[in-house]
Amino acid sequence: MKTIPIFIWIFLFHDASSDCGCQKLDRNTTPDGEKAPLPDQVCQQRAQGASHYRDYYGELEAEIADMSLIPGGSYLLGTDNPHFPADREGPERQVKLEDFYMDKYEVSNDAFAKFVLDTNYTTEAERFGDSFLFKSLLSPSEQRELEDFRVASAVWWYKVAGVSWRHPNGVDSSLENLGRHPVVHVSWRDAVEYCKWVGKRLPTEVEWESACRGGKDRKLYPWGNKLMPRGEHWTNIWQGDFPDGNLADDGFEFTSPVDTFRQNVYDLHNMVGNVWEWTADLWDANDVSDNPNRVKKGGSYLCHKSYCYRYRCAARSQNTEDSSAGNLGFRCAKNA
Ligand SMILES: [Ca+2]
Ligand SMILES: [Ca+2]
Repeated sequence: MKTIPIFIWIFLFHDASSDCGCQKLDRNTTPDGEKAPLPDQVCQQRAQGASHYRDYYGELEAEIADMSLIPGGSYLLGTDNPHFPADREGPERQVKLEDFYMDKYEVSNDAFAKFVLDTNYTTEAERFGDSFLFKSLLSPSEQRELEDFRVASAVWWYKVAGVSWRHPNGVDSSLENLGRHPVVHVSWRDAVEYCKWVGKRLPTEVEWESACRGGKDRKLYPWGNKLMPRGEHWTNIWQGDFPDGNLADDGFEFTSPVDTFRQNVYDLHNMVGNVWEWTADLWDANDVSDNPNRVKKGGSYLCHKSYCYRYRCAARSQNTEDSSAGNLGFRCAKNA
């Protein structure tokens, strides 16, 4: 009777070795161009068909300590039931991906501050001298003063001088108690520079969406189709009437800390909701202008079903590379 478990053990670990090169912990590419091996724990979990990766990253090197391995393979992305057809959410399509690493969290103010301290980097919003702020962060008199600086198609956004990642909620605001909140008022170019500094890169849209889906096909959210499983909030979005009655039933009127709302088996947090996330992709692949639109994913704490039902994995939107706002951040990815 004891031969069965032994047989299974041999099968699993033989499979792990041949697929992953588990005996080698050096992740550098080998001289002959062979793909770098994956760490032991991850290989073994993959070989055993485990869907939870979160307990197997403790001993990995610091550079991927807060990242999850997204297993390569064939994934269905997009949808044939688009909520916003003009956003080109469809059609559903099959893509093939290599393994890659994805940040578990949106980039935080603390992390971005280290980058700025090290490089003396100045964000585009700081150079422009302004960024876009949501109306409820302005007093009624400030709203009257700035009414000519609203976005015509979305009058709840005001262009406000002095707002930047350092002053995210108004010119007099600070980062106090916001260290673990996502950095905002960062442009696509700012995001690219941060990811480079940390030895990573922005995820492509295909990578972002496959990571969002957590290995599930045709589901709306990273965890499934039900917005509130067991009646609990799984994402930081808007409850109540938009744009004047935010009930904040999920606990957050504005951003939430980056490690709230774990959303799928890849241990990714706040993929949908909290802040929109820049991806590497052009909105229009043929755009050769100086300031093209880039794809952003995931929706934000300002999204409500009645207005911006974009806190779905297939949803997408766009901003020009130099854009910044109080609900737009990013996370980084890395080749495996
Ligand atoms: Ca909320
Ligand atoms: Ca997000």
